[in-house]
Amino acid sequence: MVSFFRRKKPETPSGSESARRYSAEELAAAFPTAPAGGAVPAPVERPIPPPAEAPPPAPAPDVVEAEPGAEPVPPEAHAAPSSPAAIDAVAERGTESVTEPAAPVAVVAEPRPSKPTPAAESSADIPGVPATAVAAPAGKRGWRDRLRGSAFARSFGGLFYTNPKLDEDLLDQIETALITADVGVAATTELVAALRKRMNAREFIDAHALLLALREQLLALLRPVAVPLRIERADKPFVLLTVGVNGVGKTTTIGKLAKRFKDEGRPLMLAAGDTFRAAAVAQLQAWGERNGVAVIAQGQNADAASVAFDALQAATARNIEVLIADTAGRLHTQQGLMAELGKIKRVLQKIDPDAPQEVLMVIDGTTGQNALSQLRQFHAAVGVTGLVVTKLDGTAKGGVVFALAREFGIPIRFAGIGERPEDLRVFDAEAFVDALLPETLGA
Ligand SMILES: Nc1nc2c(ncn2[C@@H]2O[C@H](COP(=O)(O)OP(=O)(O)OP(=O)(O)O)[C@@H](O)[C@H]2O)c(=O)[nH]1
Ligand SMILES: [Mg+2]
Repeated sequence: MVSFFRRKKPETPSGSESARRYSAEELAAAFPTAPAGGAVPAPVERPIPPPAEAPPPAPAPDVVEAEPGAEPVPPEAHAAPSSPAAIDAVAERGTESVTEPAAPVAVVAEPRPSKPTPAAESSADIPGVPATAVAAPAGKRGWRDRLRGSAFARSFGGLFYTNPKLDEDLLDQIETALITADVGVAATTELVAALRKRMNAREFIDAHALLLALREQLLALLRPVAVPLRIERADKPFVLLTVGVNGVGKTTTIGKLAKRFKDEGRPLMLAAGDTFRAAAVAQLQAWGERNGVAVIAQGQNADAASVAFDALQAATARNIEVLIADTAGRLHTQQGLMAELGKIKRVLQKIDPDAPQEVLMVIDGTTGQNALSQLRQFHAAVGVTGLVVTKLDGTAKGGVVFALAREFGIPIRFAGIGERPEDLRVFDAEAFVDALLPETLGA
């Protein structure tokens, strides 16, 4: 067994840097615990690399030091696999490193022999999840439980409590509630104008009827984007590339998806493409280990496109059905880092011209209207095909989901309504809208 924590980089001048262990601070950074409703983590600025082009650059030789007591690895065992079969053979040997000056170096972290993960298991061993976290109740109740604290639900709850009359004042209150809940000016203006028109045409007998009409309008905005992710079994891996700004929940979402796909019986692999943050690779490996899923990694500061390339080669050779690639969080305003995403995509397409089959952008539901400019920039850089809106259980106002749907029409695949793996729900327009509106609407 070879430990990632002991990777050595012989080319490092001092030699000590490459052999170092992770500090408590780095590990804490790898498994952050965001309390439900916590503030959005401050995006991390990082140096912008010079524009790089495919093919993936070859990192210098990398050596993995064996754990004490382990058999020494013969030099020839470090030769990089030159063919898919060779990569497969390396992967089959277990957690291992391969080295060759002219090729990327991969660490394939194999899952430990099947560790049972019953649903009721304590969350103490789930990376980044507080031991006290419990899954939301199943079905619509879970959505309502988790979203009841949102600004949207609170405003409309208050509005109902006052037993409103059917008049202009009610429309004003609805307008304020929608704006406050981050629905955005454009969508709010459209929604309220449509209600006013129908009210003036005497279509509503009372305020309750008007609010029912609002529910229908909100559903009409979301139904077109409530398109679940479909993974058809094919003769090549379905590559899912996750992107998004810092701290939005990319790695956690990958962990949750890994559990979902594993439970569905899909052969699965993860690629540790966040090579920027000190312990990001360890965070993904912990999720992989917990779910019994292999993780392809090269460690910190490796070229992210090279990791993705390696991973797709390995996944193809091993007849993997789904490959999920993590990427480092990046500010949408940093052009160099955004260009790096395009490079990852191009490098994947050297193996499969259709890859990635899904570019899944993770958006923090507490972000507010800034989510719109984030999506605009990521979409321009890498062509986003699906969204995950996370942290809807926290201080998220809820309304930004409508603004995103109206402006982009990009499918919302999943919603994060908590930190447990079970809390990543397939996006359900009706469950979402009804969780935001008072139960007295009869939904
Ligand atoms: N309450 C809540 N917390 C979540 C949800 N999804 C993720 N988190 C938390 O958000 C924090 C950040 O998650 P990460 O998965 O590390 O975020 P990331 O986007 O990978 O971060 P970087 O790699 O640093 O860019 C962790 O504490 C997660 O537990 C969610 O749906 N609800
Ligand atoms: Mg991450």
